[in-house]
Amino acid sequence: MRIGIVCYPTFGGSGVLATELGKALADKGHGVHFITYQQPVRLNVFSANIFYHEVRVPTYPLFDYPPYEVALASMMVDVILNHDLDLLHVHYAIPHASAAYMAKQIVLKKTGRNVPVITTLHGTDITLVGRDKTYEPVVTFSINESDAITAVSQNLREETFHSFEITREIDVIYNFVDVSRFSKKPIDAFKKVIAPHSEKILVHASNFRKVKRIPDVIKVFASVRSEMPAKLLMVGDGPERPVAEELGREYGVFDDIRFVGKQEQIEEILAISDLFLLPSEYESFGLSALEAMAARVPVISTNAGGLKEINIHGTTGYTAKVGDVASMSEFAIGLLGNEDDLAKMKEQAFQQAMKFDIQNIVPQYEKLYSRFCRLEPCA
Ligand code: GMT
Repeated sequence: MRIGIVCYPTFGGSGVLATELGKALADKGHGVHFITYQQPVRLNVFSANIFYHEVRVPTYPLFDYPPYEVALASMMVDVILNHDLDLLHVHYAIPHASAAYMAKQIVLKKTGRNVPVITTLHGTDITLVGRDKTYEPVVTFSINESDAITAVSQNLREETFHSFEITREIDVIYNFVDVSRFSKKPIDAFKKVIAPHSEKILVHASNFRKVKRIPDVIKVFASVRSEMPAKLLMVGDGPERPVAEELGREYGVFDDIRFVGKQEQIEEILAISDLFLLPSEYESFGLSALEAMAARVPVISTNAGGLKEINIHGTTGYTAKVGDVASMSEFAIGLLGNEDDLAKMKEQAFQQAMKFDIQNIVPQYEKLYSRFCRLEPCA
């Protein structure tokens, strides 16, 4: 098949998932055309089956807000027509689903071809931004006009029905992880740099937005640090970083925290880590937690949204109510202080990640595509 994939090219989970999906489909012989404004961060491989189409938004003195959606829809039309796409798969509803609707109508009018559009809902497009009155009518319309809709967890499916007037079925296709990529041996020299005295290593990875509750990460770490030697790796960057730094100083643990910035090789970091912290206000899924589990790192998270579908309390880590720093700290201290429990939970986390392995999930997308087109690989 020839598949157009539209996503945000940044470190956000939806872009990562879309890119990994595209790479996996290309490996299976499908022609994959990424349509976005920048090379996706995880699109770091060369493949004869992968194509990249950059959306440029020319500026003009009249435009206080350059119309990205119009440029995107026009590029979609161009790629559908010139590369004979079989379908468009857009990730994150805003503005990708409405741009796809527009492109579909243009192609229909021009050629009589009805190009199927699949919309995958990822999280804040539904639970935060999409719900806002500013966007809601367009989001509802374009979701309903999609030929198929998928959500990355049961919780997100329910949230979507709860918040929007959706007139069609939503399939749940869980996010996935390439377990083989995350099954890395720790690099001893790297571990020595981070934890020279074999301190326990905790890690958090995100875009440091409010929804991630970055202060709770620091508070949990400070509790752990008061009980045992430990280090915290903060992967990523974003608006809450100054808050994290300030709180680290306030709690006297700043010297044990390393802000390592946005990292493409997250698997090297996870390989030396003992515990992943994700105290988010909400996660539709929590892809970073799944990647941690694939690297045999148990997770302490909240039980918000889809997190409890991924992180099984008492098995792959622990979950607590949003803001319950005391429980999260207690769980972390208890687990890190018991080598046998830690080893057992690391293995259980890995077994859970296997259920979400790329090999099990990508065929579910192919099956969905086959509802609309013949599934023959083609490049
Ligand atoms: O919140 C983020 O980190 C970014 C956001 C995105 O769309 O890029 O993530 C959402 O999609 C991810 C991939 O499906 C999920 O793993 C995240 O849980 C989800 N974030 C939220 O729901 C807050």
